[in-house]
Amino acid sequence: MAKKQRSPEETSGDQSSIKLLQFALDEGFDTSFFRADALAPCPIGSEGLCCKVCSMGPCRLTKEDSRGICGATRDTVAARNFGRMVAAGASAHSDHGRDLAYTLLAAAQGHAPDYAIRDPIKLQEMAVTFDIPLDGKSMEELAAEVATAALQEFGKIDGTLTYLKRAPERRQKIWQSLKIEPRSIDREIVEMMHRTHIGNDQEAEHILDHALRCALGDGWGGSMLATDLTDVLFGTPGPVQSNSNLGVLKDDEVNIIIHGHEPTLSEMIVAAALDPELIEYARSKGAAGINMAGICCTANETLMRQGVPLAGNFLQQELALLTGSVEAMVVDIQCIMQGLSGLAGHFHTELISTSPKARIKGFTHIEFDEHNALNIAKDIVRRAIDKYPERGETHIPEETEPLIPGFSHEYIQYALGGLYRGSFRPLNDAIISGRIRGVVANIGCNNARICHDALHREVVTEFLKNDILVVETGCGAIASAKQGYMTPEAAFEAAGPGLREVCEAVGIPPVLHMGSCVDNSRILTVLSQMATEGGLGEDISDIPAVGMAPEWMSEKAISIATYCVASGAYVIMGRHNPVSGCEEVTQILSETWEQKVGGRLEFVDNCEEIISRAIAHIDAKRAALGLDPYQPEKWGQSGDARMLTLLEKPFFDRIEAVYGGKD
Ligand code: MSK
Repeated sequence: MAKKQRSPEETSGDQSSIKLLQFALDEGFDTSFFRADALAPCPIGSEGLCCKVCSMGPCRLTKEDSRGICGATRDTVAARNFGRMVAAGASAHSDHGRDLAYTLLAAAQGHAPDYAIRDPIKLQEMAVTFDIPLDGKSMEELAAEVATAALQEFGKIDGTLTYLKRAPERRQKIWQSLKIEPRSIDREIVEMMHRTHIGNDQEAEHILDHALRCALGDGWGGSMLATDLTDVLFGTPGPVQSNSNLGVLKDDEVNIIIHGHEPTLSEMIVAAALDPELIEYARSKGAAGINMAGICCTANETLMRQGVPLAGNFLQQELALLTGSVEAMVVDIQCIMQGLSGLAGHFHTELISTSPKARIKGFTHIEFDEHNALNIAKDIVRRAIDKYPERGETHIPEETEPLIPGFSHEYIQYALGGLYRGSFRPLNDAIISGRIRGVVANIGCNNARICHDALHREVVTEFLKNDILVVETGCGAIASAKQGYMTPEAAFEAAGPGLREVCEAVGIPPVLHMGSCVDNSRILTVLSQMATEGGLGEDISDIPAVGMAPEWMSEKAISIATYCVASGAYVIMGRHNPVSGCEEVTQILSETWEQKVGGRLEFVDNCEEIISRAIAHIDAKRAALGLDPYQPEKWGQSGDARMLTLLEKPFFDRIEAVYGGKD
């Protein structure tokens, strides 16, 4: 039986999306939200109990004692399904990282003239990690060696991943003792596919041990390399000013949306859009200029470095087209809905796919080649401009929210102490004193089966009130940007008294945008540096911190969750447990993994429960460290409150208040 169709207000927590959903309903346009209402999920597959790894099946293990034709039990099937999700997620992040290494290599060898080494310090840091001597080498020689070393991590023939040594020592020992150190990035993904082939690994816990190893190859391998290589090529992020939500689209300019995950082409499109010749060409077609905006993680990449505005997150990709104002949506890889092509036909929008790995029916394919990047980008921008005269009526919502993103771990360290004494000490001290109760990393997607952005909004609001610093990536970060939580001023309204004091002292927002999905590796780095800074234990598992993805939907989110658990974190995923049909596997992910690696993975359907479990975990970790219990009444009465009162007064009253009355 088809489910009831939700009203726009039940479908999204974001005002601009609600307006466009109403427009879609009025005009009869289909969207992922409506398809989710019409299409019930398969009850057996959604519990992890459908095995389709051979052609004797699919076997649907509907009863407690059901077995597949080969005799596979429910725990084996559920563990296999989970393991394959991890492998798929890890492959997506890692293959993204590999392409960046090839781009750096091509740039270093002079074959990709439009790219440069924008962060030589990061390049040198990578070289040091790989034990590559720096002496006497040109930047290009060093870049070629670093890119080659990075590429070797994908298929290295002996040893383990080089970046594992960036983890706290205690963590490295746990991995060694459990023999889950990834040997190479590709190998662990391939081995997961091999183990889960018919008739191979048939012990759930053993399969899931390998899931930990495979995911570590993502977090401390593919993703961490992707982040570093992107920083080397395009610059390590620092704060920039920008804007978010669909209101960033402009009625009088050519709107080009970049969507997907890789920065390689989108950076070039941003550069092309600034070309005076192309701006003049846009004017010749009646537009006032060229406006760039982003969706999903391509958006986060160009936002963090260039300040390109965020049009929206995953579930807003179709809604952007409904505005009727998008001349071109240019996509690369991952999280691109096929539903876009159905919608684009009703408007003048040209959908352009660019990756050799992702062709989509109904899209114009213009294959990207880093050797000729800027010319390809200029062609794409020109095509978009040519579409402008075809634009019809537009429905751009007015909602926008300003934000300050760009919180790489390097910048957080700098913000906390400048060049003079940049370190994580002030952050650790704020947690030790109780001004900051703990840290939540809120990451991950939107999911059309639940109210868009609503969980992100609710959990973040509660954490801020509870003096919990929130760091974010991916579509979760975009949700908070649209909620107005990513400006320093937001701390005054949304943060508890202790967190507000810290944000005010340092000048940071209470929610820090740390980048795209692969940039969750930045969060691993921050946690490692906090652990090694001292005062909060010796390992990531000691820190009062929780990871979560309340609206997750992608296999990448499962890989991220698994590598965070393997790194010692408690991770809560919202809504749907993909192995809910098997109690034993659900228990392995939580209890058994906690005994082994100190982190645990839970799937929690209820928002209040997500919040209370996270806070309970943070408080338990504080207690285990011997820190004072959380006492918000101790904070917020400091001199900053007096300054605020002063700033509210007119100038001459202020003078009087500070220096006394006129004499
Ligand atoms: S884009 S993986 S919907 S976060 Fe990275 Fe957003 Fe999830 Fe895609």
